[in-house]
Amino acid sequence: MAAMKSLMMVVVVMVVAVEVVVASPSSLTESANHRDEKFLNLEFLPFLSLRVDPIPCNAKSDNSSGTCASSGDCRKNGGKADGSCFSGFGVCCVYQMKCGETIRANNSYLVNDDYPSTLMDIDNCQYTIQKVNENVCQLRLNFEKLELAGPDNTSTCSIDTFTFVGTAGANPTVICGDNTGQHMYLDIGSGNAAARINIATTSTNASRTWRIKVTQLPCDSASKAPPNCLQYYTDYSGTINSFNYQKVDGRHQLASQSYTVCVRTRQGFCGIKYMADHFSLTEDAANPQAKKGDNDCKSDFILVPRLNRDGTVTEPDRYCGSKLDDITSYSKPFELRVITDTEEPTNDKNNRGFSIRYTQIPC
Ligand SMILES: [Ca+2]
Repeated sequence: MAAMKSLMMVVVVMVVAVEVVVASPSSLTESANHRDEKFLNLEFLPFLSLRVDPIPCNAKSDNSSGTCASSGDCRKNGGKADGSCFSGFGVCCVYQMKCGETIRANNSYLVNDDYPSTLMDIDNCQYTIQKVNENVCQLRLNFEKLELAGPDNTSTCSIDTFTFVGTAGANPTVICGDNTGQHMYLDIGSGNAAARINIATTSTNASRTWRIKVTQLPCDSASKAPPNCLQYYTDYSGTINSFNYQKVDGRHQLASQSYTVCVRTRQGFCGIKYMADHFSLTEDAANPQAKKGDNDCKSDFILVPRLNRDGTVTEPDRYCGSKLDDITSYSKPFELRVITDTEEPTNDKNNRGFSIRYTQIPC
């Protein structure tokens, strides 16, 4: 008993001493850091249980987003330890889940089976997303890679589909094609119900890859998007691309879309200007024509609420055709709605969708 007691004392003294070393200035050398990590490996001290704060961390091997966890919790929840955190008492745990798996940790990645190799199979891949706690209201999906088969010749996603099944309100638009670099914000409401992401592939003639980062946002988070903003841009300026927008010619526009893109109004800014690098929603992309107004834009269009600086309205809010003249609006919040119908008539040729730059205008 006395021997056990003195061993415990030694351990406590070791841990206290180590914490002092680790808390010293960040000028520690690489090799010293390395030595501490080894020295602090809690696997040698199984009778010590520490609560590790689940703070975000970056994986040592490739800078992926991880969550700090004890090595036991990391393993238990299906993660992979990649570097250390929490002064060496925790591991940077990266959660990379495959088809059929359940996400139970923040900052998880969803990948196709065999990632980074491509998927050629007919498959119905479903991920379940369990909230890390009840205070999560929204998910942010970052499509670090999302390459699926593109739409058919009516712009419909009839081969591959990406679908989100939430627990709050209507599910968002279904997408397909190349959406690498895009993102989505999804409200998941209160309560404990799980959300689902479904990626269905119905042909063996296409190759797909995906790696999607899923961030869980607390209900009171300042990073949350306003309700019903499927996409949310927070910079002073940026580029908004329609889903499956591609730089090369072809029919890349997706049918059956209905969603809102929001831009966070920065302090001291009153207006927004939109400038299209490419715009073709209706008509022939090779013969650019700008169209606007409710009568001309009935099938596929964008809608930008318009207000002049003095509060008057002199321009319509719907835009379609195959060319977009610059738009300036002082209507807040800054929003751009995207609407496409279920078909593509023959006079709509090679509609690629849009790539629109925005910049906020000072008051
Ligand atoms: Ca259409």
